[in-house]
Amino acid sequence: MKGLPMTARSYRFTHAITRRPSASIVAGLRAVDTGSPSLEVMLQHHADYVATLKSTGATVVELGALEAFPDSVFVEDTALCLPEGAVVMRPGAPSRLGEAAEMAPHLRALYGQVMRIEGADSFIEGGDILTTETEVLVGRSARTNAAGIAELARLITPWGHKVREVHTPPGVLHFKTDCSLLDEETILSTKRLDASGCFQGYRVIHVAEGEEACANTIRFNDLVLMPAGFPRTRDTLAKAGYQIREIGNSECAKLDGGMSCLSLRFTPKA
Ligand code: CIR
Repeated sequence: MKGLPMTARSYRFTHAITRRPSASIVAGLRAVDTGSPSLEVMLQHHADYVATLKSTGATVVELGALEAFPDSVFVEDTALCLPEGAVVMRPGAPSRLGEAAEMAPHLRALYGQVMRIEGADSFIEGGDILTTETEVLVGRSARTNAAGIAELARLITPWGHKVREVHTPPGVLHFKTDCSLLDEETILSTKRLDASGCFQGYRVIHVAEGEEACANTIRFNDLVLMPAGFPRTRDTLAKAGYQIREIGNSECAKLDGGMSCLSLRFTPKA
């Protein structure tokens, strides 16, 4: 976005938090049952994911498995981490509400300011939030409602952030299921999400037809982590100059999870 300050704070980070998948992952939420995820395979993919984050020089805080919360490997949904502070979410999936409280002390250990979404009618999950260099886009979805978005806006507007409410396409779990930030001005998106007009002003790269399941990638420092098995989109991104790392995602995909869900990425302020 021309003329705006470019600090790369939306994708350059010193820290990430991940959580080890638990054996209860077989009971994780899913829109369509395509078979039970294998814990063994997921652990291998997860180890590769963590090692790739670390390879960029970042510190990765690796939390232990939480058996009581089958979806707790998907830590992204529990918080929004910004340069000024963190906001603990209020997940719209009842089985995931308690995961946010589990994350709060780990954020407090790293950040000066940790706020909380607390309205009884407010629901919001991190997967619906795309932070770019200039704004925070929040998709209304089955997990994130207007009250949750309004509460988030009240908390982070004083930190200088602009919140823009957008829409997650019907039948899509989270806003970021269908898009990712690649750099200051570029978004990777499915055509169906881009068609809503929400990325006007950004450069948009579309995932290849039939490869919609790889729209959820992450730009983390110099790397773009993307799920393995989407060669046409991978080649497009490589040609555009991005350094790609492909990570196995077969097991998380059975639970509607992708690259962003598996970490919180941030640079904490003392
Ligand atoms: C859920 O339905 O909540 C999990 N099975 C998947 C969460 C994926 N999280 C994300 O996209 N941020």
